[in-house]
This record gives sequence, C-alpha cells and structure tokens, in this order.
Amino acid sequence: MTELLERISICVEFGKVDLKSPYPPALKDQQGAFELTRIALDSGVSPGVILEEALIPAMSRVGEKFSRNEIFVPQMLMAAKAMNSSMIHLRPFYLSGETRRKGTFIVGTVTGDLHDIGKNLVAMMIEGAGWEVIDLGVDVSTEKFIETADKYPGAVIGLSALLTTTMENMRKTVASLREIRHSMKILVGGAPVTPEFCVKIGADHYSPDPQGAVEFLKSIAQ
Ligand code: B1M
Repeated sequence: MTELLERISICVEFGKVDLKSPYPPALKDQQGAFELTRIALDSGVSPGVILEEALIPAMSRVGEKFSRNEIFVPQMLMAAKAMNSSMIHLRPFYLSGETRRKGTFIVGTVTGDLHDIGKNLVAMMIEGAGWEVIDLGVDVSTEKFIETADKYPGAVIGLSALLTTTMENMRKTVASLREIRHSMKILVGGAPVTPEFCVKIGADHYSPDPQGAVEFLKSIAQ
C-alpha cells in the first residue's frame, strides 16, 4: 500500500475527518481523510483502489475492534464521519457507474421504531465494505421496503428493531417480502432480536453487530 493510502486508512480508522478536526490529538493540524482522498484522486489513484486498499481495511479494523469491545459507539461514529468525508469524493464515480460496487443493501428500522444509532452503524460499515447502501431511515413501512426492493432487484434487505413491540412488525415485513420474492436475502438485527427469532420469522441471517452484517454480505456476494 502506498504511503498516501496508508495515511487515508489511518485517518478513517481513528476518525480524523479533515485538517480542522482536533480528533485524534496525535493527528492534530494534519490533513484528514477528506483532503488526502482528494490528493489521491488528483494524483491518479483510482476510486476503487482507495476504497479497496484504504477505506475497506480501515472499516474492517474498526468493526473487529468494536466486536472485541476495544472501541465503543463514539469511536465508531468518528470513523463513520471520516469515511463519509472520503466518500464525498468517491461517491460521484460510483453514481456515474464508472466504478462498480459489490452489491446493493437496503436497510431501515421497522415500522413503529425510531431507534437508528445501531442501524446507522451497520449501514456505515456496509458502505465501508464496498456496497451501495439505500438507507430508508426509521419507522419504515413494509410497503416502502417492497417498493424499494422492486427498484433494486438482487439487493439484500436489512431490518433493524430495538423494541420488543416492533419485533412483530419485523416479522410481518419479512413475511411480505418473502411473498413477493422468495429468494431475497434478508438480514435482521437489533438488541432484542435473537438467532432463534430470525429463524422463526424466516429471515436468512441474524447479526448481533455491524461486523457480522459485513461478514454475512461477504459470504453471499458473487
Ligand atoms: Co429507546 N428504548 N425508546 N430511545 N432506547 C431502548 C431500546 C430500551 C431497551 C431502553 C430501556 O428501557 N432499557 C427500551 C426498549 C425495551 C424493549 O422493548 N425491550 C426503549 C424504549 C422503551 C423506548 C421508548 C418506548 C421510550 C418511551 O417513549 N417510553 C421510545 C420508543 C420510540 C420508538 O421507537 N417508537 C424510545 C425512544 C428512544 C429515543 C428516541 C429517546 C432514543 C433513540 C434515538 C435514536 O436512535 N436516534 C432511544 C435510545 C437512545 C435508547 C437506548 C438508550 C440506546 C439504543 C442505542 O442506540 N444503542 C436503548 C437502551 C440501551 O440499549 N441501553 C433504548 C446503541 C446502539 C449502537 O446499539 O441499537 O442495539 P443497538 O445496535 C447494535 C446491535 O443491536 C446491532 O448493531 C449495533 C451495533 O452493535 N444492530 C444490528 C442494530 N441494528 C442492526 C441491524 C442489523 C444487524 C445488526 O442488520 C440489519
């Protein structure tokens, strides 16, 4: 990996957004993911290489550390912010179709549920793993999931629920999605959700954390 890619990767891993960001103190007054990504593109590094060799390894280290309880939500959010600042430069290449993503992931928190912190972390890690993410937000109706799934055939669906009361809505959404497309891959998660519940409602996979979600997508990507 070139020195520049390594610096971008470190900035993302440790949440160094741009020149002005004071965090982490060791990188104060240095360029962050935002500036370094621009420099890399301007010097001819392809968006795919920046994603594959700087952002994805950084987000994978972040996910592993989070799974091992070595870092916590605030550090994850800082890493997400740094990754997003890098994606500002990369996104146009993906939107134009010049660079390909690994697949599409449609994610949302189910009807009646307004919790989105965990869902956002999952979305961010999956984007960091090279997937296009369509984030439908919170309180997402079954109809909205179906409508979006129709627009993106082959997309993987991710449902999050944080309330025991909204787990029932998760079940209904999975059942309706299965009716329209039986083979659609559905991932579920959220604090009250369990592997047993996942099996019971007919979803494909339960993940307790974002890293597990990324591993699942990796396992099914062609
Ligand atoms: Co709410 N709330 N809340 N709340 N809230 C909980 C969930 C609760 C456990 C608190 C408690 O009573 N101890 C409780 C639920 C009880 C239950 O049903 N078992 C509860 C309640 C009751 C409520 C209200 C009903 C309170 C009220 O109004 N009476 C209300 C409901 C509103 C609604 O949704 N309709 C409510 C409201 C809120 C706020 C709006 C104030 C706020 C949400 C803000 C927001 O999300 N923007 C809030 C918060 C912050 C919490 C707690 C404190 C924290 C949740 C959180 O963000 N955790 C929570 C108590 C707690 O957990 N300590 C609580 C951090 C986050 C990183 O973890 O979301 O679990 P989590 O996500 C994890 C994994 O679960 C996984 O990855 C993440 C990272 O590891 N994951 C997935 C999540 N989604 C995934 C999807 C995947 C894969 C993995 O694949 C698709």
